[in-house]
Amino acid sequence: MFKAIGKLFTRIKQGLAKTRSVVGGALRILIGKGRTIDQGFLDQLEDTLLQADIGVAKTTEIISELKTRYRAGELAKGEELLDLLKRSLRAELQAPAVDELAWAAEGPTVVLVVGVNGAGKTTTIAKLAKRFKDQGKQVIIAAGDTYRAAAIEQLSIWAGRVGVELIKTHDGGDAAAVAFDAVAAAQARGADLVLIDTAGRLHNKEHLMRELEKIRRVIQKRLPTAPHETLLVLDATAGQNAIQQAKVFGAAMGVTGLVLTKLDGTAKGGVTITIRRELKLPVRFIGVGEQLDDLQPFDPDSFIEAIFSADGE
Ligand SMILES: Nc1nc2c(ncn2[C@@H]2O[C@H](COP(=O)(O)OP(=O)(O)OP(=O)(O)O)[C@@H](O)[C@H]2O)c(=O)[nH]1
Ligand SMILES: [Mg+2]
Repeated sequence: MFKAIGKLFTRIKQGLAKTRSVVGGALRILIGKGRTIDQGFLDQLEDTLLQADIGVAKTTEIISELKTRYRAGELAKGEELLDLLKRSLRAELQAPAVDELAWAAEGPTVVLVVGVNGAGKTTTIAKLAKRFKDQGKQVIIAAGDTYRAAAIEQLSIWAGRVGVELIKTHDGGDAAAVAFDAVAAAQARGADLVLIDTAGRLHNKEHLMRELEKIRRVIQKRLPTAPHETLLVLDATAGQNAIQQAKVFGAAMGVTGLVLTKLDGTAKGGVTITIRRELKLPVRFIGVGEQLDDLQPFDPDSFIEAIFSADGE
């Protein structure tokens, strides 16, 4: 058990290596010098937090809290400062979802996966399929991106690799019909989970939103309680843009949770905190690489520990 947790923590640390080297590295150097907390120190700390995309609002809040605490004599040691930082950031992130997904009370659980093109939807679906298949669940994937040429082919390859059933149509076919068929197939086979891939781009944004709404409507004809989750996939390297995208999708699509991808590709992993703060939506999973195993349920405690840890710890 502890060994498994240790391994998971090592992976999250590796996945967050870039953010960790900015935050953990800089802080260790700052604190390690045994410096007193003066204006120069606070300026450097502020730079570090902003570089990691923790956001102006949160950074300002942290710096002013530090000043108050320092004046009150509560921050004599570097470790105390580090604790305060961790606690303050951790407070922005809610407790992890117990079951990873909001499972349907009975029948298949339907998860609609949405997000702009290139965010990582299709890869995330493959990773989720693998994760839940490994947990013994029967998973069906729906190739609901019928717009982009090669999208169906890409998903077929993933489905083959993971070893799950794929429901698809021809390029340019009706995405909502594919989603409907996948739900029907899941009901017929007694499957546990349906993951619906969707297009990231259509002729224009209105068109895309209309199509996603249609998918929802059509699957509800088959299963009124679906979708049980609408996961919005956001590319962490997009920083503030990701927040804008989330606002557009969140308003239109009834998003229930977020998947933050490509955290391995950015030093701005602090955007996780900014996103949570601004969107009030739970981060369910994080993507830390391109392989099937590079997806983790988001655990706020390990996330905070990981970004503050230095290399070799
Ligand atoms: N490094 C890294 N790359 C990722 C991650 N998730 C996805 N990618 C890569 O991002 C690229 C786009 O991923 P897709 O899954 O095709 O994105 P999509 O949202 O389905 O894109 P469209 O189908 O065009 O809408 C691929 O090259 C993936 O390998 C991640 O967590 N880390
Ligand atoms: Mg895709």
